[in-house]
Amino acid sequence: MNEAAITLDGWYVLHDFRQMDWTSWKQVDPELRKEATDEFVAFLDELQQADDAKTGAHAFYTIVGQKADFMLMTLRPTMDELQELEARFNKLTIAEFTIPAYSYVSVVELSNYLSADSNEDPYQNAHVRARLYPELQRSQYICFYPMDKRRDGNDNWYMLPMDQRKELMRSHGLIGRSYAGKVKQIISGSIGFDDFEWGVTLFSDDVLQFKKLIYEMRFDEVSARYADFGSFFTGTILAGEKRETFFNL
Ligand code: 76R
Repeated sequence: MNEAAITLDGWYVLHDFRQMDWTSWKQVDPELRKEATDEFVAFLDELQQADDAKTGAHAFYTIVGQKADFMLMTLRPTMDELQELEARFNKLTIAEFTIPAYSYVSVVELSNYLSADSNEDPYQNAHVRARLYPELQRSQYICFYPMDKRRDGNDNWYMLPMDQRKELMRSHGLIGRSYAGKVKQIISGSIGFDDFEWGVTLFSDDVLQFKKLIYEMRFDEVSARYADFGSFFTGTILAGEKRETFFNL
């Protein structure tokens, strides 16, 4: 019997990580550098309009460490809109001075492991909608990583009966809930879209809470036995005038 979890799917998500080619950027005439920065900030302002209208969302963060210099995360109702935004970014002058570092394509996902049976249409439920089409708080810190559920010998998540997965997810959810108010998480599904099965995006004003939450989950069976992880990216917010000063020399 097919016991696939039933998912609710929300906005499509693109995480776009770039490195700055600082050497070339430094060689650019200061006036042109300012124009290119202004053009990019205008693009970010336009993205903000979609956040304000709740027709999409975006997040713009520097990445600490050598994996990337910044990450632009965009969420939209269709994959086509994400593709258009990506293409528009690539045509901005500043993009000529960026080097692609990593990207991740997914769709915000809620599964039915812990949902109560109900006849109501979940897509009309306000709580469900707030999670499928999330408003992104301007938290100080972000953490992103892709992950899989393991399919290895006796540790095969996809061979477990639904009841057992539900039980395991209950314990996972309890740990997660103990971080309510401290960490906001967006789980986005990427089976068929990208190299791992999910993207995990965490937001917090206290960067240490990422480590505490992820560490605690490592001891929980769902993660200890069944999770495999990709690269981790951690960053700090670029908001207000930091969107410009980050590019100043
Ligand atoms: O949707 C819900 O809130 C119900 C409970 C829940 C589900 C179904 C939940 C709660 N998660 C669910 C699904 Mn989660 N989550 C992760 C990671 O680093 C690790 O070890 C794992 C990465 C974190 C940090 C995290 C946080 N979760 C999932 C799934 C899909 C599983 C599937 O379908 O097989 C993955 C891959 C995943 C991974 N989870 C929570 C959190 C937090 C903080 C919560 C509590 C949310 C809340 O109640 O507000």
